[in-house]
Amino acid sequence: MAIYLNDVSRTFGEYLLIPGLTTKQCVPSNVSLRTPLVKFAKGEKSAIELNIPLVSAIMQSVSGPELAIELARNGGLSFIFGSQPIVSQAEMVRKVKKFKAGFVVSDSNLTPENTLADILSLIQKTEHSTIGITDDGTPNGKLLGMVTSRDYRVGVDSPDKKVKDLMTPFSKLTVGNLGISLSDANQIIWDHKLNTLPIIDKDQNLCYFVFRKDYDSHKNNPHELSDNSDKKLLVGAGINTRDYKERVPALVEAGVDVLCIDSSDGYSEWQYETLRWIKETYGNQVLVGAGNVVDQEGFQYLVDAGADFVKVGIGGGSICITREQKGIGRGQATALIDVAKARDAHYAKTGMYVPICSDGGLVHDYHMVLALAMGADFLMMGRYFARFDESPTKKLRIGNNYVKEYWGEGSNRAQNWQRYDMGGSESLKFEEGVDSYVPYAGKMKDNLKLTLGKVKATMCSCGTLSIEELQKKAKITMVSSTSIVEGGAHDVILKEQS
Ligand code: RVP
Repeated sequence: MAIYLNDVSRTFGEYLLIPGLTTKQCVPSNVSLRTPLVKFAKGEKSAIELNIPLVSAIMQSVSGPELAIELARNGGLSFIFGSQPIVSQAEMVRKVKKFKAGFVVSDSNLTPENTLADILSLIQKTEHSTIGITDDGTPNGKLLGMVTSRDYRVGVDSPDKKVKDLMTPFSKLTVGNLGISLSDANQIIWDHKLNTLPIIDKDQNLCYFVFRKDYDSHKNNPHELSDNSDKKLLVGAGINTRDYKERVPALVEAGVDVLCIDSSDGYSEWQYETLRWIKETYGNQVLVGAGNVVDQEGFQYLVDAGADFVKVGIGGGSICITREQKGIGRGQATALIDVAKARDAHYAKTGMYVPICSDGGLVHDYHMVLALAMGADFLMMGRYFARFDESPTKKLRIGNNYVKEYWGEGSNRAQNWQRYDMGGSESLKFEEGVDSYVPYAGKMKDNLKLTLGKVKATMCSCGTLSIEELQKKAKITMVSSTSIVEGGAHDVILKEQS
């Protein structure tokens, strides 16, 4: 006979937090959101601690290098999507590792032999008006000159006019040498009244541009998640259970800090083998999470295989239709509560704390606090991050609203067959995700400020100053469907919202 679980599958919207005593110490500025990312032994510290408990989903429509840089600069971490060729994923990791605040690798480059027409079409594509002129037209070729909008007149200069006749040549450029600090670069910009300072290496190769306008925005990022020794930002990457023997070495070579096996159902021998191979090949030099699971058995299986963290959640993602298609999954709150019990039991028994990540289905900011209170050490989100400027998808206008595209990794669009394929030779024949829009929400930084402000305020209401304390002290109650109605505005006539 099948095994029946007695508990109902529940989700975050069915719970509320009951305030604890808010002492005078409980103010948002005293709240710490630091949290472990990977396993650690009792009395020790996790090799990576996030400064905010948020990671971005392993998805094409979410975690590209731009978002990874911005999230790490705000204290969280991205997992660069794995549903792409190994070379391009490694390149994205490299891009994050190479990032230096205020030093930008030029994305608009031409050779002296190009024409004004080429300049105009490049500007249309990149929307950047500063163009590096290098011997081979690449971002790191030998710098021969620079073109800005002050160097040509559209309608006056012929479109055939060569770049070499328009550009400011190298001999007339003010440049900085590789290794210069941002504040010294800014001093040169200031002294010479420049808008852009090219930074070159000893062979005159272009390395970066420093822009005048960027300086202020790069000054303060107190929560930045970077390596203590080299100050490079931390970044993760998704892997699969098929090509890991090629993908993992390439990502490690690119400097990735942590990996995560990406699958909608992680309780599988494929994941076991992948974890074993990584740990046998690299020991603890390479950190790797696994998932997703929704119960204690799944958690324990992946921990036994060597997982450094375990991801929880099947079918709760906003774009996910796995439950409808395959009938597998579990309410996200119930799954999380169950797995958290296994994590705590494992810790009590072995002294090894294996962090868990709640993945998918977080809609309101208070859901984040609930998930942390229910035992999550950190949270993975797709929809939340897809809405921001930094996500890799297009911003579109529909009617009077701006939206961004957001599609599931199990959708035809993502064509990420491995993730949703059980490992046999047959490829996927049905979709487990949808292609959608999400409302555009602007800059990540502004949104994080508001979200984390709310998270901290709720933690103060619970009388807690850290995630660990919240997990121990939170009082959580289930709500009836009528009291959910009571929680919104009710029995009033709402004035039209502007
Ligand atoms: P959400 O934040 O609710 O948008 O959920 C994001 C999560 O949804 C991802 O981290 C992943 O676990 C899951 N996902 C991604 N693609 C799909 C799919 O196509 N079914 N699901």
